[in-house]
Amino acid sequence: MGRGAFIVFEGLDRAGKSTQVSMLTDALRERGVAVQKQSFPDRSTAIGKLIDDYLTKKVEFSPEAAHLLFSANRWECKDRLIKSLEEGTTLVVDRYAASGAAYAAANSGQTLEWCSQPDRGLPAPDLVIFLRVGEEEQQKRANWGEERFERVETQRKIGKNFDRLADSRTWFGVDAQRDKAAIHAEILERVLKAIHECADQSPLENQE
Ligand code: FDM
Ligand code: MG
Repeated sequence: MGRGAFIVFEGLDRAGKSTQVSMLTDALRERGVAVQKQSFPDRSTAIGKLIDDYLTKKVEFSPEAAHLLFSANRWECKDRLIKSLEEGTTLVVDRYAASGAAYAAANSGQTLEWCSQPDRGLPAPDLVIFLRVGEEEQQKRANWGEERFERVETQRKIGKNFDRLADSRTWFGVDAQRDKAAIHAEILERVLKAIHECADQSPLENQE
């Protein structure tokens, strides 16, 4: 049996990533696909707890230090992620390195290049599903504005950074302002294709 596919969801806050990650994971499981869900930041680890305190504004870090914690949180999960993929399990991941670079560049003023550096060498996603949502819609959604970075100006900068990071080979943009079921159906079709391609051949690549 071939390896699992590494599927990542990206997008601004309140784009509906968590909902779509759950819907996709359930649908794959129903089809008999071995699948695991993962979120970054993974707030359950020791580093993740620091990140949670930072996001809920209980502690302050310089933007660069915060970014290195987010990246460290991915590095501490690296071996487990690779093992799962090699065992044939597909991973559905809510945010990954692109969020790291896009948010850090907006927050710190460092270049995207600088902000991408700490994640170089981590496994790279086979497919990045990018959920697009407009400003007005974003602000209408539940709990908007509570956590750090949930401000219009910041989100605008982050959105531009995502556009610069998107590569046509692995990114799949989705209009996330439609009905949940329609969004899900479009994503599921694309993901099933990616799972087939990964099982057949392509070796896991590293983050550049
Ligand atoms: N975030 C997330 C970052 O700033 N860097 C990262 O590397 C990652 C993975 O953390 F504002 C930000 C993005 C968001 C916040 O993520 C928490 P969720 O998915 O909105 O809970
Ligand atoms: Mg959020």
